[in-house]
This record gives sequence, structure tokens and C-alpha cells, in this order.
Amino acid sequence: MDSRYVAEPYRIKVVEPIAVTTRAERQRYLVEAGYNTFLLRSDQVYIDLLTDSGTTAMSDNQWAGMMLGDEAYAGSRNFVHLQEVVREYHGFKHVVPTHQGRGAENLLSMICIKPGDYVPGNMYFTTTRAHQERNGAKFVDIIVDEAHDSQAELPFKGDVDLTKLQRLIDEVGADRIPYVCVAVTVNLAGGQPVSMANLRAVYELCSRHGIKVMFDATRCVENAYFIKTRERGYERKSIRDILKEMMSYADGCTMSGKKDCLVNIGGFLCMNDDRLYQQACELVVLFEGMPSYGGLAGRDMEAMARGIVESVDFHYIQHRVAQCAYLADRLKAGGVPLVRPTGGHAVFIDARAFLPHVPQDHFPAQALAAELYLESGVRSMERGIVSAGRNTETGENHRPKLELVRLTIPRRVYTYSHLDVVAESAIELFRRRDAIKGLRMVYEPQLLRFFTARFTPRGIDAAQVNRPAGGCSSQRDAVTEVETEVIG
Ligand code: PM9
Repeated sequence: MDSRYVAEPYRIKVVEPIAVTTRAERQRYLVEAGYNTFLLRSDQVYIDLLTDSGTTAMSDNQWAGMMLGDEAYAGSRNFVHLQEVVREYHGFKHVVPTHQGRGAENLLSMICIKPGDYVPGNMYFTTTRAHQERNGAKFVDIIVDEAHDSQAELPFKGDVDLTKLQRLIDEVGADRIPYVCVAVTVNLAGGQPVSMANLRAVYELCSRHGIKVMFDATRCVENAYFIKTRERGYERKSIRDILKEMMSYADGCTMSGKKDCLVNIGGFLCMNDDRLYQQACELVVLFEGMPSYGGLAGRDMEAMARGIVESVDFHYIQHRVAQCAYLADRLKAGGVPLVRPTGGHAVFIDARAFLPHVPQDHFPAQALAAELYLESGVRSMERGIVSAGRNTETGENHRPKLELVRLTIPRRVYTYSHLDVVAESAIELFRRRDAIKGLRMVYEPQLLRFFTARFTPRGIDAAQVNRPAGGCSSQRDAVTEVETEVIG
């Protein structure tokens, strides 16, 4: 990095020891986990970059708020506070709390989607698309082409391609598009932001056709930071004002509070439409809880309300994005191929370029994530063919162009020294990349397979591999094995 790094805008008051393990121990843990980093135990991990979801260190102010939890069954004052904060910072009229983001996705998809509908989005997200498909919709990717090219260097690589959106409307008709789902930022493209100009244009286009725009606002503060630092006219505006303007180009949003709202659990669904709110209130009682808590304790809602306020602090978000840039710069200097430009929540290693000798059917990103853990105890996550899953109609594997390993940075948790260790480990692995082999999938769950799938190194007899504890029926296992032998 050519300038000094941005130092932490906080000091450390409580510490949590982390596990230091030997290579031999990690080898054993990896086999037990079926080469899936999701299945490792947290006390087997040294530096945990699996996800930034729910892994935030909360502030003293948030912890103090937890003590003010009003745990009444209905009408908690913490809900009223959350509602006030969401109205003020995001600008939506109604808020329905949910236990986390996918709870909000479930409600939205169930209310709005009819079988045979189309839901366009700027690249898929795993849980979001799963809920859309479960309710009978077909997801249509309308992100700009460059988002699928790891090396295309664009300031707003998460933008919607308006031509693709218009073409879909012309082809299927606006009445078969219940809403357009715009993610700010786009996780699976590498945390790429969407420009304000594009958000405005999408909203105008959809409004002309009577189509709702629903944001996946999970990392909306990171998006606001990129608008401030990259888009002309926003340099002098506050993150808070930028966020409010962004949200004015949507009819509502789903939110995983576990990311930019700085909490360990929580989410919500927002909307301006009174009828949609009424429908959400009717459904939320079935899946989550009362409309005034939606699966959350009063203290969780209080922490989330306070987290939203803290998240728009410029110094907080500047440091967060700077940590990603620092790690990316160190990795680049060591030759490790990355997705460009670096996003705001993670650094994504381009596993295709890292392991060109491992075909996509041998799960290069999954193999690389496993090797990185073995090398150093650093846990990362596959974001490639395993995460992409299968086409629900044909059963074929989706084959994303992006085959990535995500080094995800939890908020306010790790220091630059931790990031140095991560960089050194990945660079060491890159030096001996030719020795890294692919994997074979030996257990494949039907839904969101990346969470619990199991693998074995190629060349090992599948019959000798650990089975999931008390998992699926033997018949399903057998079928899976045959399928994966064919595809792998
Ligand atoms: N994202 C992540 O690690 C959590 C587990 S992986 C499925 O990136 C977006 C853009 C997300 C997201 C979760 C959700 C779902 C929706 N949209 O995990 O249910 O990145 O709170 O949110 C994860 P919940």
C-alpha cells in the first residue's frame, strides 16, 4: 500500500482468545469437516474470514443498549426505536423485523411472487434466489457483463444493465415481474457497488412500467461509501445523506442486519406500500413472530437500532473498506490473482487463475479454501460452482464464470497484523500452487449445498470418506454419489 493504512477508529476493551493449531491437527479437522470450511468448528480456526455475517464486534453503546431490552411479547419500546431509526436513516414507512435477512426474503418472495414470474436481479445471491425459486419464480441476471469478468476494472461493477432489464420487460411483460431485486453492494461479484445514477435510472425505468424495486440492502453502507469516494457530486455529502438518497430509489428492501447494521443476529423487511405491509404482518406471525419483534428479542432490536446509527459514521466505514484494500494490496504484491476492484466486505481470490490446472468440476475454489485452512488455520469461503448450485428445472450445475475464494473481513474484529498473517499464508500457498489438487463431492444436499456438502481429495476412494452425522437417507446418498462421479 503506498499510503499509511487507516488506523482503527476504536480501542479494544474486551478480548477473545483464538485457537492456535498444528498442521497435523488441521489435517484431521479438515477430513472430519469433509473439506468444507463451513463444517469446521470455530475453535479449530485461527483467523476466521468465513463471513462478515453476524461476526461483528458490537460497541459498548450497543452492549449497553442490550441491557435496556424490553422483552414484552408485544409492542416493545425497542421495536419503536428500531422503527424510528429505520424511518430516519433508510426512509421507509414500514419495517417488519425478522430473525435475519433470509426471513425477510422469505416473506417478500411469498407475498409478491406467483409461479411463472420472473425476478430480475444484479447477480444472484444464494438465499435470495433460493426463496425466489421456491415460490415459483425464475431469476434473471441483469447485471452488467463486466461483473462476471474478475479482471474488468469498473468503479460500479454492480450496476444493472438497463438494456437487459428493458429486454426482459419487453419479452415477458411487466405483469410477470413482481419486483426487481437490486443488491447494494453485490456480494458474489466481489462486493461491487452500484452507482447512484444507476439506482435512479433503474427506479425510473421500473416506475414507468409499474414494477416495484426492492433492494437487498444488506451492505448498503459500504455502497454509500463507494458512491462518496467514486461518484462525481457526492464527495462532500455525508454517508447518512447518501444512504437516504439511495433508499429513495426503492419501494422497500430486505436487510440482513448481521452485516452493515453491526449486529450478531437480526434483519428486517421494509416497504412504503400499506397493503404490502399488511400482508407482511399477516405472514410474519406464521414464520417469525409478532410484527413488533419478528423473531428477535427486544435487546437484539435495540442493538440493531444503535448499530445502524454507528454504521454511517465516516471513520468507521472508511477503516472497514481500507482494511479490505490493505489485504488486497498485500496479496497483489505477492502475485495472488484477485477480483478487481476490491469491494467493501472482502477480498476475493480468483481461484481459476490461482489453480488453472484444476477444472471447475473439481471445485478449485473449494479446494483452495481447504488448502488455505490447512496451511495456516485461516478460514475462508468458496464462492463458485458449489455455491451456485443447480438449475432447478434441468438439474444441471450452474457454472459461474467467477470461481472465487472469499476472504471476508468481520467488522471491528481483526487488526492489520491478522491481515498480514492471512496475506503471507495465501502468498505461500500461491508459491506451491501446482501441488494443489481438486476435490470430489461425496455428499450433496438438495438446497443451498455449499453449507453442508462434503468433499474428499481426488484420488481417494469415496467409500472411505466420512459421512454426515445422522444426515440423509442412504438412498439419497447413493444417488448423490453417482451424480457427482459423473459431473466431477
Ligand atoms: N450473506 C454471507 O456470508 C451469510 C451466509 S452465506 C448465505 O455473505 C446478501 C447479499 C447476503 C446474505 C447473507 C443474505 C442473507 C442476503 N443477501 O444470512 O439470512 O450476503 O442474514 O442474510 C452471508 P442472512
